[in-house]
Amino acid sequence: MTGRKTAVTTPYTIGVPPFRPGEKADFGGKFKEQPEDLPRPDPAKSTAQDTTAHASGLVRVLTDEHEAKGEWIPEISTEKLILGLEYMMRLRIFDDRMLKMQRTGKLSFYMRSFGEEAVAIAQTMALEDNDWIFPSYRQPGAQFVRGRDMVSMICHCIGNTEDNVKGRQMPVHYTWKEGRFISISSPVGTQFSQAVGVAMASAYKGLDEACITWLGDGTSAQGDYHYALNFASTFKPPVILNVVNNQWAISTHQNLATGGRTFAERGLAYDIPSIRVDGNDFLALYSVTRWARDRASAGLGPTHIEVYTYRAGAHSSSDDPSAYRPDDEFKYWPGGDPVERLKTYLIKSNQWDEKKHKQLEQKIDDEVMTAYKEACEFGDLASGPYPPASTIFTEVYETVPWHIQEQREELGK
Ligand SMILES: Cc1ncc(C[n+]2csc(CCOP(=O)(O)OP(=O)(O)O)c2C)c(N)n1
Ligand SMILES: [Mg+2]
Repeated sequence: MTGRKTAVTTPYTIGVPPFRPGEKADFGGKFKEQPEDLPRPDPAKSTAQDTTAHASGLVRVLTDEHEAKGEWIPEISTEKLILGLEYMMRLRIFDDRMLKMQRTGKLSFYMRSFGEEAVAIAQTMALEDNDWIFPSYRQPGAQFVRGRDMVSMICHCIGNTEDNVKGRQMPVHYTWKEGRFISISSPVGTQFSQAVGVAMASAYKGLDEACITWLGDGTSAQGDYHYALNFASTFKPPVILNVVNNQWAISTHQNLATGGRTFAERGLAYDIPSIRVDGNDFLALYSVTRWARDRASAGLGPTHIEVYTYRAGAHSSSDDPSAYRPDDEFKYWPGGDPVERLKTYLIKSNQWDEKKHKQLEQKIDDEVMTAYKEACEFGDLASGPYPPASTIFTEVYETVPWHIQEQREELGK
């Protein structure tokens, strides 16, 4: 995809988007990589060298015919797969409702996970409950897996009296201590080194706890990404470092961020086992993440994963992708739709059916609507009530610095 045109006239080839508005997107139909291409190395012994082919290839489990094939088929029960499907459906329906709220002035801002629902959900399901989650704004779905109540999530997005972070964060920048879901950072990428640090602390304490973290293709240009990989490479803590390559960083295409090699291959230079996985294939994602978790338990330390997916929606409620890519580009993505793919696999293998699917969809729709109405009872964006202004000064510093104290007195709170 690189080199078709250059952004600037230089002796070098600089990556630009493959398709622009008005052009027909054509990714060549299907992925050329197939589920049986890559072996599954023993997680208790694997080294970076064992993953050379995995870093440039693509781990898949689901075939184009929606069957599961190859060494990466995970050990996962039907019940767990159906639960995964339910979480993905809930996230999509929840996101749509929240975006409607934003469009009708009931939220100031919103970001969907549309097209990437499998990422946080399959990967969190592959972990242990005591593992720590260091997300970006594109992984709120992990909270469903950990059991967070939707009312509480909506109250946060509104910033009303039940917002657990009392209006201190932008909508979608969730924090949820009970679920070990660490506060989302607006300056992108900071979570990577934090995850490595906490994983180092767990290792020093001798706890079998791992950390998982994600950042985007664009964010991998931040120094934080390299600091984290450097420390992970040196101290070998139990951490799973994911680069979610969803093709876009707002309007900047990933071609401009890679320099030609895959994102996964960068991990090999740090001597960290690195795998590129189809991010819309629930089974492959679950399997690769479980493999990484097993490495962590075996004391082998970090794993670096490139999650290869597509951001089907706008970057955020403030973005209009029709200005920089064909409107229907996502329909041609070879990875398809993660929800449809898991659903079709389950139906084809007689674990699920259309009738159950419709009933589940209706049930979730009703749950989201009920949660939305309940959340609004604690205050709406236009008229409140909101958390009291005095909360600006509480719960941040154990000992309040003099200048904050002065500001508080000035405000009379
Ligand atoms: C340090 C920093 N620089 C710039 C921004 C503005 N910004 C927010 S999201 C974003 C794009 C990130 O793209 P990517 O990492 O690919 O993640 P995606 O949105 O695709 O999930 C940018 C530039 C920011 N929040 N923080
Ligand atoms: Mg991106």
